[in-house]
Amino acid sequence: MSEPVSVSKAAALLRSSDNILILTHHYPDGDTLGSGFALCYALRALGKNAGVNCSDSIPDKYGFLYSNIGLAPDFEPDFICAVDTADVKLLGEKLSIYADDIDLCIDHHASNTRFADSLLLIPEYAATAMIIAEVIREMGVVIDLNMATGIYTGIATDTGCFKYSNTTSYTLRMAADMLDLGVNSEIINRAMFDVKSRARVELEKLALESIRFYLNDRCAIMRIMVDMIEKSGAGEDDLEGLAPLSRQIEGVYVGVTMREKTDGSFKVSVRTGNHANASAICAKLGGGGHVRAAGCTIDGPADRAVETVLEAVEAVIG
Ligand SMILES: [Mn+2]
Repeated sequence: MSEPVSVSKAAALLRSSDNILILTHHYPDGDTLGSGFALCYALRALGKNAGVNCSDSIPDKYGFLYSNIGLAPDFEPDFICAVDTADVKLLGEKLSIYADDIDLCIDHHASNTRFADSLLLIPEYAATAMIIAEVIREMGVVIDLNMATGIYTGIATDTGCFKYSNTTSYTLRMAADMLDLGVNSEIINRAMFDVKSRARVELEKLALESIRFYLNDRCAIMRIMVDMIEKSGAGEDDLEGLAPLSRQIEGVYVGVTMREKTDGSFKVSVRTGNHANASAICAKLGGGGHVRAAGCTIDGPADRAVETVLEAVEAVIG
């Protein structure tokens, strides 16, 4: 069980260590990476050894987040901080060696399983990056353009470019602060939300073709199978952000994306409008997340996985 800590306590913990390893969740997104690298830049500004590590390789489109810092930390950590990671399992395979050694977790998922010694959790915030900004300021570091770029990217990606219901006036004010520091939101937003590789478009064609409707058309399930990924030529970079497609359909309360993994299990992403609680659905399947966006992993084969998902969806939406 974690000890809950405040922003100032978390800042003090980080300040009192010299060799800090920051861990992101696997299948990294803009919030975990933006948070991790922003914090890393801030710790380096304090003269500390700091590095970011992730179980998966980081998609090229996030390269701008660490272009002035490099990857692969080469020091022995004396403090380990996980960011935007709701469950220790989400560290992924490579980082599972640190599972019992997480000193601090900074997160905004209400479903956080309290695996770290100390937990700074602010579920009201749209992005972990917002908490990171407060921690950086509390450490006495002036946010520079590198840090601001990570913070902006985390906020923009976790709010769907400021479209989701988690966007508050404070979210917008903090993003505005980052623009005042010189962040180029046009370039970041285009890279995060507009640009698609040809392989990604090919995969979307196959994914849309796979959509089936259930529960009086209130639930849509999209399948991303291994053979579809191979056929489209999509790489890991191309697989992120497919989940919202199933929620765009009029009348669908619950959009489910089931991605087959090479071991035959499925990574399930649930997206909901204002009629259903995605986190409640995924909690029934051993996962968790946010009210409008949540996830879990379930066993195959595909048809049984669909049945399992539908039972959970039906139990929540009736
Ligand atoms: Mn997040």
